[in-house]
Amino acid sequence: MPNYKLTYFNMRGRGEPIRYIFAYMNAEYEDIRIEPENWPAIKPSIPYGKLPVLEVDGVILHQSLAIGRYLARKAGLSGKTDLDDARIDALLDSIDDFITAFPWSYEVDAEAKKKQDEYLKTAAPPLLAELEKSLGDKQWFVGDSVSLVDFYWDTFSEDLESFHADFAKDYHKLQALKKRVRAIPAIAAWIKRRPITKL
Ligand SMILES: N[C@@H](CCC(=O)N[C@@H](CS)C(=O)NCC(=O)O)C(=O)O
Repeated sequence: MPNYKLTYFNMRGRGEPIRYIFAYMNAEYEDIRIEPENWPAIKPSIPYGKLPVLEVDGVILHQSLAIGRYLARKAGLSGKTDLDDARIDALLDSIDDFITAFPWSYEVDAEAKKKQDEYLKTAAPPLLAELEKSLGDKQWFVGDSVSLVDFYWDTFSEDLESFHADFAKDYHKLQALKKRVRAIPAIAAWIKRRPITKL
């Protein structure tokens, strides 16, 4: 097993799907969590200046989805065919577009809250409806086994629920998928032992 070092902030965010994969494959890794006050000093030393990064035997990978796909291949969480891989990627990119455009702000002032509520009210329903259509009556988004995009759905929706608890509550199939992901024994055990963070 390579030597893995994950560096991210002390939150779930874009680091959490990667931590889910490590839990799922029962791999040892260093879970380095940077506090915001230390970030400005560290940022210049990080390739491309953003987190997460994953060090694999000294080689630094950036971009959370590239890291996720790399690990998913090792963990058996990618598609069974090239076409399934492309479908997983397309769903990941749709979710990622949504997360990237979300007006993140950790200040809980009224102005920020208004922008976030507005975004969730207008931009979430079309995405959630499409995701529910893609899932259909299947157990998992793509193929007949769990993949990276199922993890991604769970972690990203958990983060958005901390801004608006009910944002996806009416999407019953997506909610059931969330439960299914969290019932995977390795994921349930990770959720129990992971550090508690606001996001
Ligand atoms: N597309 C990149 C986005 C990375 C990103 O924006 N990371 C944020 C945290 S989620 C960050 O490092 N922010 C601090 C900064 O830009 O200085 C990925 O998926 O890894």
